[in-house]
Amino acid sequence: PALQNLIAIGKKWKQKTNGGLPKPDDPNKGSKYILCQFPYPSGKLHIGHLRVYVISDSLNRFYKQRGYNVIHPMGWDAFGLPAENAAIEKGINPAIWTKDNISKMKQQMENMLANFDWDREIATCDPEYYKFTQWIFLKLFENGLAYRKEAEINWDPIDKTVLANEQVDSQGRSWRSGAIVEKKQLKQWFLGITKFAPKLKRHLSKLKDWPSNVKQMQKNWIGESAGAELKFKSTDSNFADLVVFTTRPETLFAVQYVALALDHPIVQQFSKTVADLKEFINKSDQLSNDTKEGFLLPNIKAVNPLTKEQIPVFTAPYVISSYGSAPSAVMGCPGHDTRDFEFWKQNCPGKHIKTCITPFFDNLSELSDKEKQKIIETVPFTSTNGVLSKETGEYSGLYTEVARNSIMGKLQNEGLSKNIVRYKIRDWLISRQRYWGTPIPIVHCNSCGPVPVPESDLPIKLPELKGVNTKGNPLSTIDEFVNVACPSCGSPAKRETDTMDTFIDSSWYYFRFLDPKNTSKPFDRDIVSKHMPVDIYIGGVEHAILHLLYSRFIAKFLGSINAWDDPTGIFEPFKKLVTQGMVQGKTYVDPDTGRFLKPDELKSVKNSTDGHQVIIKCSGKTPVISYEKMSKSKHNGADPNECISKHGPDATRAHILFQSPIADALNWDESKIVGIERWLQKVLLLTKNILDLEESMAITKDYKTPNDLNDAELKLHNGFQRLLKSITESYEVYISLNTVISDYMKLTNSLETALKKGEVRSEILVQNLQKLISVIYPAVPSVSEEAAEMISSKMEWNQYQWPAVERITESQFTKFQIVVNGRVKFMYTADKDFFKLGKDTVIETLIKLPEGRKYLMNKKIKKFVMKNNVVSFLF
Ligand code: ANZ
Ligand code: ZN
Repeated sequence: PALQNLIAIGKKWKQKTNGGLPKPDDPNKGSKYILCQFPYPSGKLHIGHLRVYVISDSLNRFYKQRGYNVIHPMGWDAFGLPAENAAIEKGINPAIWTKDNISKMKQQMENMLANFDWDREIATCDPEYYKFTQWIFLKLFENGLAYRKEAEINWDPIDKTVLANEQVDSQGRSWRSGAIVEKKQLKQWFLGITKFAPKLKRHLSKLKDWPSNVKQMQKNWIGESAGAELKFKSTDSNFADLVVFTTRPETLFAVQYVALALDHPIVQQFSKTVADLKEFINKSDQLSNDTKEGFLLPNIKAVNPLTKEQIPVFTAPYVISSYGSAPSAVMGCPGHDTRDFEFWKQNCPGKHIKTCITPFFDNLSELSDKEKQKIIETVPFTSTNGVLSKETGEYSGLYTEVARNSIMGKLQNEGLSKNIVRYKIRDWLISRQRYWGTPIPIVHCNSCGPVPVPESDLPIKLPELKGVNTKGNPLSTIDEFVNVACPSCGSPAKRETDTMDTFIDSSWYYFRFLDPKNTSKPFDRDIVSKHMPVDIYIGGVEHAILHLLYSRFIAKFLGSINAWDDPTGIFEPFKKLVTQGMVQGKTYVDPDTGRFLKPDELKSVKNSTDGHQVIIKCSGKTPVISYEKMSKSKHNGADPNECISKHGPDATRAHILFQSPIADALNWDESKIVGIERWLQKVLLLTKNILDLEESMAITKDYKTPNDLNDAELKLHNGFQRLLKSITESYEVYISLNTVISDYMKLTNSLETALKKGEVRSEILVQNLQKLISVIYPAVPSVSEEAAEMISSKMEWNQYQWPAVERITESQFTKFQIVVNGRVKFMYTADKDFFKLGKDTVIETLIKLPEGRKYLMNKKIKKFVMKNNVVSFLF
């Protein structure tokens, strides 16, 4: 038969997908909130998007088939720089540019048969949405969690805006533009995420269904450490005490210096009189925290609070400045800390290195002091697995932890130590000097200071951008926007012209999806409390810190002001997190020049082993092939829209799922899609052939698997049940969708084999065919619909109902041994209850068999026994 056209089938069933799926038939099943990270409307669905949406749509359809009321929304993270840049470059209104892109992308989502709840659609640039982003800001402000402060900040010279710390990578580059950020002193708006740091850290352990690598990254970013603030008195009474933070007070015996951050007030004081110091600070500002430069402060010593020893004081860029809370200082312990060790080697070369902790159970204790010193000069002993050494007097021989507590207790009594927990995370800088974002609802008044805009005046709408302005903050040039009356005293005042970081827009969108049309509140408390948290959240691992951390913060904040309720009390927004790996493109490199090759520089040729091989057109050489992150410069991008139009939506979807486990990178190789296409064709053909078997065959809606299955039927039935169980668990428990596709193929093959052998009754073939067609629906909906249409034309059944996994059926039949005078003569297969028929019937049945006639006929039975599947005759 002619191949079915998978593209046409996809188009045919697209309509149905957009119209939504049949309502679940079980109102008691409850709801499932399945969410994928919403995209920035760039206008083009890329392959990474496609992967997320295929995963989330398959889960969406699966849970619908299971009878759940599934919430599966889609919207647009629509504020951001590309729209603004398009406006600057082409003079297009960013709102129109964005709308245009949204409709294009929606089209592409429909082409891939993604079934979203379009009645919940939102766009964060819509005033009806950002009105409530502003409302959330006002609530934060009211609660002292939004404030303006002058601080040293990260400035992105390409995007011409400041950035939050989370948006600068470990190499000091902007997450968006890739530019090396500069440090600047500016007055900016911050959100008090650090107030939530203890909870953000503690609740990570409750997120049982999150990947552990994501939790670890958040944990590191939050950076909780329990330690002590120790007071080092200064020998110069003109200066305040030096307060250091340490997690290792027991190392005090080996402390050799104190180092202050460059912005420490004492350093600032010194820099007024010490000329070299000023120079050092200016120079060091450009250096990273990894450098181990130092500057010795003259005429000042610090007094060790425990040993009372006087030690030198340095300032050094490796001491991370505190962004304004307590001034930063460390006690330097070269013998037990790697950073301090490197600092000491560089700034005091050749000088003795002290130690006060001896490792357990090693031969160090048998070494002479000289030998020990030799070892310590090459590598510091940083572990806490040890005891205090003999130079530490009363502490000598104590375990580090014991010594630590005892030292802290002693110093605490003297007012020189305080237990504290510190966090590395800093408050979230949210001001952006850009146009296309949510305006911050604040008015600056000369007499009242920053005044919040009254709730009733929301939204503060973005004014139209007049003309092209590339310099400075666009909003500050629009006088009608800037000049307003102070909401508090009425005198002339100026509106805040910074807009908010777009990560605020996306930190609460999952709430809005649950109540998207609410005009009086961001969302209704009861509705949201009923459906939150999101059951399954799917997205890229690149947001492990940024978006996920911000969302957890805002969800907890909204919980703290009673905007929603969570009976578990943790107010976490995402119950299960699925992070999908990157999609990588096949990359060809010229072995001679190392240049990335374009597709038109390559050609495919037949090779000796009957396969195909790619060579470089001009040289005939074989290129070096690897898989790498898709990018323009590597010519390795794949266009998902093209794939869908060439192979149809179902083949594309199944191909994406089949290629690799969700969390792994996916190496995009379109040539492998033929295997999937073959399988889909087989499904359709098999459906046709089974239905052709017996025109009159009709099985009723509540057809039950019969009890009297023969061996072939049993094999088919049991094989199906095993695979159905595996598929159900793969969706429900493991979210392992590549194995789902291979299980589909196994189901299809076993049905095909059963059909060919001809030993299975046709109603049993049909029954299993129905199961196959139902369970492939989540991944390949249009082929499933097409096959279902064929089946439904002959009989009534519910294709959207997920088949229940039946128990593996045992055989009704047993093999019996027929033994004559002690020897096995033949085997007989009969109903398990054969013996229950009684002695006479059993003998009569056996004698009638061909073998019975041969071995049993016309003999005088001396003894007869039937027991344990053995029938024994003695003649
Ligand atoms: C003395 C000491 C001795 C330290 C020793 C460690 C080992 P974690 O655990 O990562 O939180 N420190 C404190 N404030 C700092 C700052 N502003 N910039 C750079 N380093 C700073 O790190 C805590 C340790 O980091 C503290 O404990 C301090 O060094 C250093 F054998 O104090 B420690
Ligand atoms: Zn005022």
